Amino acid sequence: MKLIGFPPSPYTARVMLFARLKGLDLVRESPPGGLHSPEFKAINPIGKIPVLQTDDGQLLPESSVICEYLEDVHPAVPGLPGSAPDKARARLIARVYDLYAAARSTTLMRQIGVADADPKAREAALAGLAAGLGHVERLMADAAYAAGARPSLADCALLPPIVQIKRVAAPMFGLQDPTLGNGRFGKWWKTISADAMFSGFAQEYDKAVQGLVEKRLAGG
Ligand SMILES: N[C@@H](CCC(=O)N[C@@H](CS)C(=O)NCC(=O)O)C(=O)O
Repeated sequence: MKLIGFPPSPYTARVMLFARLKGLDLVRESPPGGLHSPEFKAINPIGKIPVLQTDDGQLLPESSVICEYLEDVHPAVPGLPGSAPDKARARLIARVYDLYAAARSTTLMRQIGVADADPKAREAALAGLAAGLGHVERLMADAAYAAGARPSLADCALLPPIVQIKRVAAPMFGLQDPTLGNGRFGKWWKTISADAMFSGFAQEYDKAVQGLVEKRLAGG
């Protein structure tokens, strides 16, 4: 089993973190031939990373579906909460971030180092991202982790974009850092920072994002 993806991709990071949470040894490889190559198009005609290649050769795209697959195949260490309402909360947090915030963050990432970037697109992305994060925050449990007392898919879905926001959207584009203050994101970030596995992953992922930012600032 291996995951095809790139380290700065928040969706690749979601799956890598989820696997780590479950104690799975998941190997990551870059897309063969590059993201836009015919070789990778043959693997995923949608052209997006990550893709999980299972031991029996199945190719699975879509980060949340990959996580659910890992959960089904490796149930020993659960990556979803136990009760149906909490499971739904974990899945909703990931889904609502994906549907209502992720694309806004991508717009901002694409503006890094672009001298003539569209200011209206930037303002719309900032407003949309703030609204999307608000929708997510209202879904978060009043508990240590995003969907309850134990870490889950919800934390794995939120950590990469929040690290990315703390490195890019907040310092470079003026978005209010959602982890500052005493809201749910603020409390959650304290939990994440005190959790060795999550904070270790956050540091690794932040380095990958930093590398991408430097590349874009250098015109790459
Ligand atoms: N819904 C997908 C989104 C995947 C996605 O957007 N991946 C980005 C990298 S973070 C990508 O492959 N972009 C390449 C492109 O759009 O050309 C998931 O959850 O896996």
